[in-house]
Amino acid sequence: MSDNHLLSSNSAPHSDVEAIKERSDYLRGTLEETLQDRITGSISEDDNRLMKFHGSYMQDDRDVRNERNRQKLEPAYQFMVRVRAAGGIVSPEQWLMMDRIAQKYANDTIRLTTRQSFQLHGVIKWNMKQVIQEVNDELLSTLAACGDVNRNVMCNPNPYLSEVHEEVYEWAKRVSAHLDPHTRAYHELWLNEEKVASSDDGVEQEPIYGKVYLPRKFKIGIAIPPANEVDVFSQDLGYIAIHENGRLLGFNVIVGGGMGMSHGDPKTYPQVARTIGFVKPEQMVDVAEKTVMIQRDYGDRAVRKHARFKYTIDDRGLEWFIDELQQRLGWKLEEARSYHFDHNGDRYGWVKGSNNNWHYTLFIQNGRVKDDGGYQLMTGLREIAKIHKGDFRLTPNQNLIIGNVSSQRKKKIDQLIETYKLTDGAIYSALRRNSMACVALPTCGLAMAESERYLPTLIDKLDLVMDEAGLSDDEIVIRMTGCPNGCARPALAEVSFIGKAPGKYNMYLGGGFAGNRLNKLYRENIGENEILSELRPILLKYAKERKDGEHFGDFCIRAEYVKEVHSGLDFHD
Ligand code: SRM
Ligand code: SF4
Repeated sequence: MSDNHLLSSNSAPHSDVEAIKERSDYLRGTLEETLQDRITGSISEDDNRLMKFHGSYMQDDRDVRNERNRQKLEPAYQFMVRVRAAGGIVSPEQWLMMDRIAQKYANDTIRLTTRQSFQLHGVIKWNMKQVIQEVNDELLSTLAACGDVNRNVMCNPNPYLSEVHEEVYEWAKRVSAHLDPHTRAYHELWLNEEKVASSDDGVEQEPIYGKVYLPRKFKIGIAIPPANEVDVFSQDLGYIAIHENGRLLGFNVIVGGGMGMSHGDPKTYPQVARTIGFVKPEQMVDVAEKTVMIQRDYGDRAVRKHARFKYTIDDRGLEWFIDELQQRLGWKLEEARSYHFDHNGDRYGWVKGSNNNWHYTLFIQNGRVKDDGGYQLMTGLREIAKIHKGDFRLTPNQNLIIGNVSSQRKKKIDQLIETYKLTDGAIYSALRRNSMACVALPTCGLAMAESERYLPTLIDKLDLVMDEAGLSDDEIVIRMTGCPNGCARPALAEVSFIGKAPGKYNMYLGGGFAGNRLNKLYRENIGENEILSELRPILLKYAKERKDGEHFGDFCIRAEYVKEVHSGLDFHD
């Protein structure tokens, strides 16, 4: 299909980002010159758009923004660098590399993200090339960690089902590699590869994406029931592994999920992905390729807020999509198989996998790995990485699995966990262990309220209420984001808070415990005192009146605090 066809598939004038992509010569733009410009620590808006495809965002430290402005200084520009690894699995050497560059070039912390990637914050422009080279030297990449392409492919880190997991993980890597951009711009710009002849000569092509890439970001996740840590219903394209007696049979395919919305704009909403059928393992890459191409051709290139795949599906209908997909595939999907999810949170501590190796899941508050006074988390993990022979698995809930530990080495790892008191995390309350907050302030330019820096304090206070209600051991999925973009997938939590303004949040109730149902707005624009006074009676009533095994989200619906949401189209009703 020609690039012209792609451009003409939406009749409305395309957004300015489309023009930036089109004239960028496959993501080159003027990035090379910009990075060499020593006059400013910033880059132009056009180059910043392209920089995202290379895995980085320009940010400024918002804590000092006003003061610098007062002093007539330019904002404290810095870059966030996102490093992806399909399924979030890295080697101890790769962990040590991240640790080293976090200390040398970033803000001395490593951020584990909600999509099983790493983020570094606070890298300055002059160090960007060095950072990206060091990441690539250890065989990780920042390419396509952000931008209008397929992002990090998530994969259930389930250590209980090692053989099925291994197989599914191989498919995650395969689909991820298949959807990588082909442009050599990344290699030229960061890795000193010689410039290839101009793409206009037809030497370089993007067979899947075309010249203007996708209308918007695209996300794929693979879950292995009964665990739904990847929040598969939030993905643009989700695969649910169907397995029997330790054997992978294939995947149910679900499409059109997404979390982002804008306050006050009911045309934007979070949505859950819907099932379209079942495919064999060897068919899943083809399905991903064709789905991405359909979104490339039919996604909205005029209005970026409306450009996610969920809107393409909702506007045109699921039947239209299935027809289009099957036509492009040249074969039909089978009927979806049955499965059951029972949670979307992580399970902590040691478990023995079916391969006889051990896996230790460590709670990392909001994914931030750092040394903090007596809690030497970053140092402890560094020491573990030095002796560890297995892998590290970033979980979709911002936690970390020290994976594939042999019985002989388990004792040594245990000693280090003990020495550095890393299990301080594990004694946290059940509520905290089921919590997640996005980065928000001070680095996120879109944050309207605190999130990562505030949720821990709110949980301290909510834990008192949980104790009072006798719920301290009860698992309730709680999430917070600093704005409605939904980076911690708040719309799928049993209770969530979405930032509206400094210190003010919208509160949502009624999400499914297994990440299978959206929640609904309960109170708008409330501060901490109201949050506590609103939640207290609900938690007390839940403790008293819940049915056997009833989860908090389900109770909130039965007790009529909120209506059940079946589809994102009802989210604002
Ligand atoms: Fe996100 C934008 C952080 C997962 C939906 N997200 C951002 C930016 C880059 C802000 C910006 O555009 O300037 C944030 C950088 C903050 C910082 O300082 O680091 C940011 N998103 C994150 C991370 C780091 C949150 C975290 O606490 O872990 C996650 C990185 C994932 C990764 O490794 O790839 C992250 N973002 C998500 C998720 C969850 C997911 O993918 O499972 C979502 C909701 C799912 C979805 O996409 O529907 C998400 N982020 C967004 C959106 C809204 C997109 C939309 O549909 O409208 C934006 C804003 C945008 O794209 O314009 C955004
Ligand atoms: Fe930033 Fe909003 Fe994402 Fe939080 S949800 S990281 S505030 S864009």
